[in-house]
Amino acid sequence: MDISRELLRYVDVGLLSRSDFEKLLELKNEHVLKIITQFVDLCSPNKLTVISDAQDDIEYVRNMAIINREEIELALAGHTVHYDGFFTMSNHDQARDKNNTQVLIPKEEQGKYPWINTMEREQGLKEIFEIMKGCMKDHECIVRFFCLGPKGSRFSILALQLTDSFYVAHSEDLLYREGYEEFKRLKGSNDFFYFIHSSGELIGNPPVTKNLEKRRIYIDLQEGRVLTVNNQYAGNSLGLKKLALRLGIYKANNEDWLTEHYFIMGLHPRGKSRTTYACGAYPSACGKTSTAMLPGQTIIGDDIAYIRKWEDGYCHGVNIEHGIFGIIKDVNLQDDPEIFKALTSPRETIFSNVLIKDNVPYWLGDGRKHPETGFNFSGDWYHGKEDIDGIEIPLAHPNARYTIRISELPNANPNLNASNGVPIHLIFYGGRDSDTMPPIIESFNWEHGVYLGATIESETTSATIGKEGVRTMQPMANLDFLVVSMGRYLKNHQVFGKNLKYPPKVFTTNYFLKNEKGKYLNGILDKLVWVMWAELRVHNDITAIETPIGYIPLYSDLKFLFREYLNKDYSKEEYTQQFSLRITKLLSKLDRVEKMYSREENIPDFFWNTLMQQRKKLNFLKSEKGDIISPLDL
Ligand code: SPV
Ligand code: MN
Repeated sequence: MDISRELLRYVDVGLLSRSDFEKLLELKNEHVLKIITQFVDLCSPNKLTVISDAQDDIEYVRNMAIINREEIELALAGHTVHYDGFFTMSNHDQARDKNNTQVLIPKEEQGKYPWINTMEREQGLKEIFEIMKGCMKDHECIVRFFCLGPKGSRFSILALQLTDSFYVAHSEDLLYREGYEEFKRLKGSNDFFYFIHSSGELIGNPPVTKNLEKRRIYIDLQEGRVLTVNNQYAGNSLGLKKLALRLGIYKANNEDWLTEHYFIMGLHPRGKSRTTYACGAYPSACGKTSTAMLPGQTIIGDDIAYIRKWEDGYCHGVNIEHGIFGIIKDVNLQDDPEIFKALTSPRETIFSNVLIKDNVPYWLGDGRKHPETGFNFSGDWYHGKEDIDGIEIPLAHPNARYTIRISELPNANPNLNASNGVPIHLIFYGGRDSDTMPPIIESFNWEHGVYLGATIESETTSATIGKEGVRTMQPMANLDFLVVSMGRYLKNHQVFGKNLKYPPKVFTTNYFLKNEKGKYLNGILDKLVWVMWAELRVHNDITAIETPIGYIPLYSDLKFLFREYLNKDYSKEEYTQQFSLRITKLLSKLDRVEKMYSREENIPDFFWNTLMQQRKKLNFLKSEKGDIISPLDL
């Protein structure tokens, strides 16, 4: 065995301990060994440490993150803070870097995917290998094994991670199920994804990536791997998160299932003994985690799901993660009580890019009195501090985050780790849309639901680097992660639902609708009402009003639900404002949809038919009833 001899060489030179060498051999997997030797030789770490599922190993990762100052301990037990690289408000590593994220594809496929950043594979590999040469110099390289999905489940995919960041390895421990023992069950096959990450050269204390201009995140579909370097922000660095999502989308779309940017939650309507399971896809910072953590409901996952057709006629879904990497901005006791309580009690939690004062974390919109000084992602901070461009530095980054385990939350759903997943009864799609779509719409049928998901629009947020507030099309909130053509993706959705005896009912929500004066028309917790309305619709407990764009709620049902769940008086005036059809806006949206989708050939017919029909019906309604149509007139 040549490769184990190579590894033995690492033992001889003191790079790898004998016991870690044994751990690798026990896997009986040549592919794993080959990957390790290839990248150790390329990246040149000064130590190689193998982490099994044993508690001692996992604790080592946690402790090293603190010893290396990648994480700093806070006042409450188990709490730490991590900082990602920061130079100025526009040059930082506090969000996903879309420009330097490239999908590597063969030459002949170049130019076929108008919305995907692609690069010729050979060229991309050459470039990134060059950047990665020696990138782990003086760093320890950690080898970790994870299972994307419940252990021993038909849904799950195994993942190998090499990283020189203990923060990354520690975060993955909170976010993913351990998989060292699962790898043994692979029996030597190469049926797993792998991820190579390096923070690259570090500066400062706490240490952050120095060479952000050489940040690269390259997705190699052919090999089922992602190579990522010179970054720390989890959306760029953590292999198992958005990097694995892309590989999952590729695999699912070449097979017969779905990998989606979905939360999964259990809905528990008052006075009824049933649990209804919902998925939901929202672009980042559009209320996705808050929905999954709504009071009185239970959470399975808040970000990524694998969905398969199941024997009972439903599709079933699993959360491929078991933790939350959530946006902390605006989490406060009033608007997000469940999350706020979780973040202010002792448990293993990593905060990132927040303000620390006397070892207590603060963030934007936390509902507390803020200190005037402290330590944040810019170093020592004081109110009014500016970066070298003269831009004021807020006390915490708007994309500051927290990382916690779901199983430790009081509202964790008991089926969190069910190997058969849970039946999915409904799907929500939503975006940050200030002027067009009503708060909730129910689709007419599965195909219409796919259309609604594909036409979500959302204003950009701080979760990606670049300008905020720009309206963009966000099909299934998955456009940032798409690695196949849109035509193929939509077709797969259509066929997937058609093959189900009970396809999920699809809804779109919009939590961000404003009036003409720019004021939000809804309270933050109103989403509970939309969600519970959808739950009743799934069971045909109530009726709805048909409109050209889908079904909308009756006033009487909402009035009841607002009283029942929020103890609020919901007026007819509020209802009319929120659910009036803004016909000109809806027609403009159709024009934007048409313009975007015309850029790609092979968008399935059902999509265009739905769009044309909707336009016709909206024009007809406009000629009959005018531009703004009250739901009471429908
Ligand atoms: C998102 O932005 O959708 C997230 C966080 O869930 S990130 O890991 O940055 O993608
Ligand atoms: Mn996400």
